[in-house]
Amino acid sequence: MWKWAVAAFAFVVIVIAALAVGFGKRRVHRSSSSASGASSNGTEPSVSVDAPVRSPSGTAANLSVVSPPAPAAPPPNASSQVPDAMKEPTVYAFEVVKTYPHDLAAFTEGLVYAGNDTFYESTGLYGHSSIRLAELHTGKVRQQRNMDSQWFGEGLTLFGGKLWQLVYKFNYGFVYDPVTLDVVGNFTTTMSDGWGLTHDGANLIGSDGTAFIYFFDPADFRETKRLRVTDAGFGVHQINELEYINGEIWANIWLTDCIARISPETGRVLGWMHLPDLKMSALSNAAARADGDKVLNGIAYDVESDRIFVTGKKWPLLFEIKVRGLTSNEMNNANSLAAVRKACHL
Ligand SMILES: [Ca+2]
Repeated sequence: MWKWAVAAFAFVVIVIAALAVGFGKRRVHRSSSSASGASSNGTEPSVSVDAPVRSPSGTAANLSVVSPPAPAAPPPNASSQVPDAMKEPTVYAFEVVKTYPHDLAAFTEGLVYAGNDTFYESTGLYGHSSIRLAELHTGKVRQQRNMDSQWFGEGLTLFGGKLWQLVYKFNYGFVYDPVTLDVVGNFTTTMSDGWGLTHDGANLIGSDGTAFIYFFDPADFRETKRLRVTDAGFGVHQINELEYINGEIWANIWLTDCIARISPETGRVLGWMHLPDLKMSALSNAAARADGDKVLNGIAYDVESDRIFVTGKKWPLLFEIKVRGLTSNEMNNANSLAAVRKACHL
């Protein structure tokens, strides 16, 4: 009896020990299969948890599972992260609303809407320079004050109840009474030359034929800001006649059929307008169009009626234009940004 009890106890111990060894073997097998990369049934992940692996680039990476890489999410507000200087300008189209006569002898350097369908105009050329008041509908010059032959009239603006005029090749200008056209003062600037002039309601804004636009305190002509006009980071040179329109500075680019719409905050060109059709319309014969002096120049804005006027040097016509975006049909090669940039000397 005692022998049978001992034998039974020994049998139970052996069975328990055998079970324990088998369980341990299964644990070892799962762990070793993972570490070796072998898969017991072909479906298990071949990379163990937290195992360091090499990415295709050779960079160590910790992966929890192997699965197809998810597409990279775009960074938030990706478009706003493009540096302002590299943002692309908009190309605009235009329609001619109405055509008016313009003094064929006016070598237009500055154009300003004066209210009641009249314009102030500054004209250039030595011996022919003047400041004048002209009628929109007839083109008739109602008042004119000729400048001494040593001066070449340039940019003009009406601000603070006075007319301000730049002159070519000098950092100097004249101030006029807008009623009598009498000279009532003068001023000097920090510009190397005098080309275009406008204002934003607080500052006088000038150009000197470089890629810079200058802001001046009208009280003492202290320079308060200087912007480099750029498109795609490149300087836009030969900035000429100016007009401040709805928070933008519009500028003729000398010797081109182009108007640049410029940010007064950054100097970046926000938009381009390419207007070769106006020269074709204004100058009827090829000889006149081939005259390099008779270029698009002169922008004026009637803020009360939201009218935009443009003309050119010695053009017999002045145009009221309406600006709009390009239609899908117009977005062809001729209107592409690359073509417009090329035409605008970039
Ligand atoms: Ca102007």
